[in-house]
Amino acid sequence: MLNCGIIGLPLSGKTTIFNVVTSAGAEVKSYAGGRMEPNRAVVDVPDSRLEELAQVYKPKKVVPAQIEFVDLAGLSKDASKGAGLGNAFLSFVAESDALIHVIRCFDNPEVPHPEGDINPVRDFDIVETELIFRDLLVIENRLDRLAKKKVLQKEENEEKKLLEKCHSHLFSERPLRELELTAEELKKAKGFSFLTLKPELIVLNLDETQMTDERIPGYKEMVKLVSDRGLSLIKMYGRMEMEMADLSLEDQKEFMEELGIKEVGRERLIREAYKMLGLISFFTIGDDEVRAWTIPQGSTALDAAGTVHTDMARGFIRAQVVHFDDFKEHRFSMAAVREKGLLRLEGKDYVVKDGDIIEIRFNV
Ligand SMILES: Nc1nc2c(ncn2[C@@H]2O[C@H](COP(=O)(O)OP(=O)(O)OP(=O)(O)O)[C@@H](O)[C@H]2O)c(=O)[nH]1
Ligand SMILES: [Mg+2]
Repeated sequence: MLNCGIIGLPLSGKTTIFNVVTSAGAEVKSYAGGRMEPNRAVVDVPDSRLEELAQVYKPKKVVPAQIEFVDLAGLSKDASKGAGLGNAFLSFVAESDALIHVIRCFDNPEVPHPEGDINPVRDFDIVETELIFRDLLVIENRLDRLAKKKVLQKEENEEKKLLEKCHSHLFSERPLRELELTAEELKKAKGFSFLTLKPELIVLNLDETQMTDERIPGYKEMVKLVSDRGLSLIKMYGRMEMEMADLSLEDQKEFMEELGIKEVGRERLIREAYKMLGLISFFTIGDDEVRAWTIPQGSTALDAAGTVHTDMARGFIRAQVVHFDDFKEHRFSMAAVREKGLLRLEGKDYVVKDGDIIEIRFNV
């Protein structure tokens, strides 16, 4: 299962956001704990389409898609040089498939900010710089090792060229995800688990006094910075949302609407994380079970079959497909979508779309 690692400076509210997202109830502290072992939790991906299908079929079981969230220790300034939990911590980041970067906007005198004051733009830069340094170090170590060799194989020569290209890009203080790479180069680069190659999402952690943008320090600058880098930004009210976790979703929404907050951050964050991981869902339906299955974007009908059961891939004949939107538009009537030609038979190379409802025909 793919996972999202939650990163950020110490005391930015990472564990708080983790608890909001996972309802895991991990301990939050008012001092930088320096705890190394990350908290982990698997989370259901909210999907109103699945709920609608469940209402139609009233199955015994409803199974949502899931992803994992990992709450990491605070990243200190100079971590790449060994400060704080240092490199050991950064290796936990390397194991994440995507990053959620929590930036502290809330002020709280009881929780001292490690840099002395609230400055989201500066904090963003500190963390991004650490990630860039870490990648530079990885590259320099590898290049050193290659330099010690008398003769380089063709593969190693290509690797060297790629690493030098990455190095000069990082050296200009840009993350690797902005570097244009061929599919082959990208595959090689991923082998190094570069941190700045991972997709990243920014969460501004706000408090109740920051309901309007003017009240968020450096908000405009932050929005510009994030959009320049092609990243998404989500505003969350970490502590408040965590304290609300005991309320029903309905009550939460009502409460937040009263405060002028349009969307519960939790749901949006999980959905964005799922998208950021490059994942889509297809559905299987029936009286026993209505289920959302997870596959990477670009997967084929054969991949989808294999996700449900290896036998289905082995004995694959055809996939019967209708998109959720078409199905819904025809009031969830199979007869109606069949008549309109919206229920199709697809071969094994068909590229599955997010929201396809699929029945695999197979023979083993
Ligand atoms: N006022 C306010 N306090 C918050 C908010 N979010 C978190 N805090 C407080 O900040 C402190 C640290 O929160 P954590 O979630 O443990 O922060 P962290 O980033 O996980 O900290 P480390 O793991 O130690 O780096 C706790 O006392 C929280 O209650 C917020 O939105 N508003
Ligand atoms: Mg924490």
